[in-house]
Amino acid sequence: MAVTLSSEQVDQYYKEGFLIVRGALSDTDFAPIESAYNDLLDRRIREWVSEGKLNDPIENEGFSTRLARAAEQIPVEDTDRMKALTTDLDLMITRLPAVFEFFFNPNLLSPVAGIIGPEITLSPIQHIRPYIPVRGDNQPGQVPWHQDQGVTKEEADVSEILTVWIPMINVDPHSGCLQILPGVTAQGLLQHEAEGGTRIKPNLMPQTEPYDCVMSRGDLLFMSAYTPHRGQPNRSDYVRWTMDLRFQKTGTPTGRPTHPEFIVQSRQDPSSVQDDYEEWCRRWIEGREAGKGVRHHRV
Ligand SMILES: O=C(O)CCC(=O)C(=O)O
Ligand SMILES: [Fe+2]
Repeated sequence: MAVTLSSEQVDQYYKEGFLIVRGALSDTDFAPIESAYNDLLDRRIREWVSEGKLNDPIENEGFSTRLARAAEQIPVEDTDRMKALTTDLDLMITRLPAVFEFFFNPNLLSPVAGIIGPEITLSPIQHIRPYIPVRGDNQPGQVPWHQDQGVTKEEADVSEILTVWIPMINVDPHSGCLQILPGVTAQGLLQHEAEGGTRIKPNLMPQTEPYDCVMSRGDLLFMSAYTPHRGQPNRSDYVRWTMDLRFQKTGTPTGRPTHPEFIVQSRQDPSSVQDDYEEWCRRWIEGREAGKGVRHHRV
């Protein structure tokens, strides 16, 4: 049964700028994505072994560990190879049918409708990010303190954008759970800087105690676009696989004009739903081409 939000949950979301929706998804919801990524990793790892870039195909490892065991075979100082292991794994590059289908999953959209209403567009700011276990000080791909409104263009300032952060494994401070600042959305958009990968200017960071979003697989983190948050290093021995999506009322600007948005639900015009997988692929290929050299963030 899909979760619907209570009025207390909606109130908490607006008051604190975040809400953890417990147990919205089950293993069944993740299984097709996991299986598709397993196949893709299997192909890639075998290729790397045949090219001599890895020694061992570590066939007995599953979704949460195989990429971690692969990374361990690469010397820490070989940053190019380490980067190559994960760079092409984001969802707009892998374009897996299972991921596209997930966007329409009622177990996801039912709680989203509790904030956005029934006319729902999926923003093109959508990612799957594997944080491989950190070695040394540098967590590749680690995201610094920012507000998601800061990674859109100004035209999105009329929109209410809901970020849904979805851990595909259990997360806690040890495995790099998301850290947020609760209750500061009324301050609006803080000034960001490009250094360090679009972050809030350190001297403007609100002096609020950060909250560690400890979550189980199946929970959803709902965040306002004005809630400061960051990723933390993954000090566990498994891969911190997460997906993050953004939803907004259909017709409002996403602030990513060159990348494709999709109507994923409509009560007033069900035929407007854009559930054509081939179109998603085609518009991402075109959008990535059109977006080359374009600065997608406002700073
Ligand atoms: O997963 C992370 O560490 C960062 C994610 C993020 O910034 C987001 O989902 O908006
Ligand atoms: Fe973010």
